[in-house]
Amino acid sequence: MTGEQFQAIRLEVEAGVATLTLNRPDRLNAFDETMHAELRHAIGMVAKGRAAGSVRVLVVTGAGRAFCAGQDLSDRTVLPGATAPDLGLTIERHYKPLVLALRALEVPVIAAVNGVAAGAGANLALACDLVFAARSASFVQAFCKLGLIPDSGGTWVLPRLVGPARALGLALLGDRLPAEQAAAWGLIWRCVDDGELMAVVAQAAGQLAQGPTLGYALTKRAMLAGSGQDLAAQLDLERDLMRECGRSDDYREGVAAFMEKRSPRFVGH
Ligand code: T3D
Repeated sequence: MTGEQFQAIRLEVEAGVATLTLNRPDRLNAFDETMHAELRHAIGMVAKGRAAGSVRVLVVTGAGRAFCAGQDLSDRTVLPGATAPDLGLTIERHYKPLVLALRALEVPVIAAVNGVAAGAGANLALACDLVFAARSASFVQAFCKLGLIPDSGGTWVLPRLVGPARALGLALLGDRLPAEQAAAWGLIWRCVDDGELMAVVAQAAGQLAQGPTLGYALTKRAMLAGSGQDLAAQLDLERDLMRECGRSDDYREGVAAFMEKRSPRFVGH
């Protein structure tokens, strides 16, 4: 998996942790067609790695001073009189599959937000399961500056994470939200000092890579399903997923380790 050659991203795997780096630093890691295609391929590789047992967590980060500045706008100029581009196509072809693929990955996905995350770049981070951000990083729902609406799930995730008042404030004003404020509002998991970001993320990723991967995958699935169904249906889902967990080697090991007063050795299934 690590031998794969990419142009706009990098993908490395070590000790069960796949690290996907958005790698167009001169454009603040904005998405272009190549990056979209490579991301799709890389996430597919991570899913295969999970099935083979070689990947148990994914970390997404950015090269250089930014996390991601959203869609690359350099080819989006619309000349007077020209036909308007169908932006719905980019959503359908790229952003929707990207967000759904990240959400569906059966491993925990960590965003290590090393710098500014704007537009679809901000919402890419928020599509990850755990968001750690450097203190100097910020989140910008930049869409309103272009006359657009938040995409990549922004209109879904923002009100759920921070409530409608703050979600609308972020979307309509497009101000930079500093990482510290984002953590205080519950938009992200943690804000850490810049120099510590990757070490803190590595620690969390290492912990998750040694954890009960199947249990994590089913936890993700249950949490996501919860926003679309009533309590009784959610309790039924918990019953079914709990049944699946109960048959896992990791459950057996977790209970044995507890009873023997030792650390568990989870195998991920
Ligand atoms: O189009 C569709 O298909 C629909 C889908 C849309 C999804 C979206 O993501 S829409 C939102 C697109 N993104 C933005 O609107 C953000 C644009 N960028 C910014 O607002 C700012 O650059 C930042 C807030 C991200 C960072 O500001 P700052 O001051 O730190 O950096 P800067 O000086 O603005 O940018 C540095 C360079 O990166 C600069 O190039 P230069 O002058 O050094 O040659 C700038 O043009 C370039 N850059 C930044 N963002 C983009 C970009 N180039 C192309 N596309 C970008 N999105």
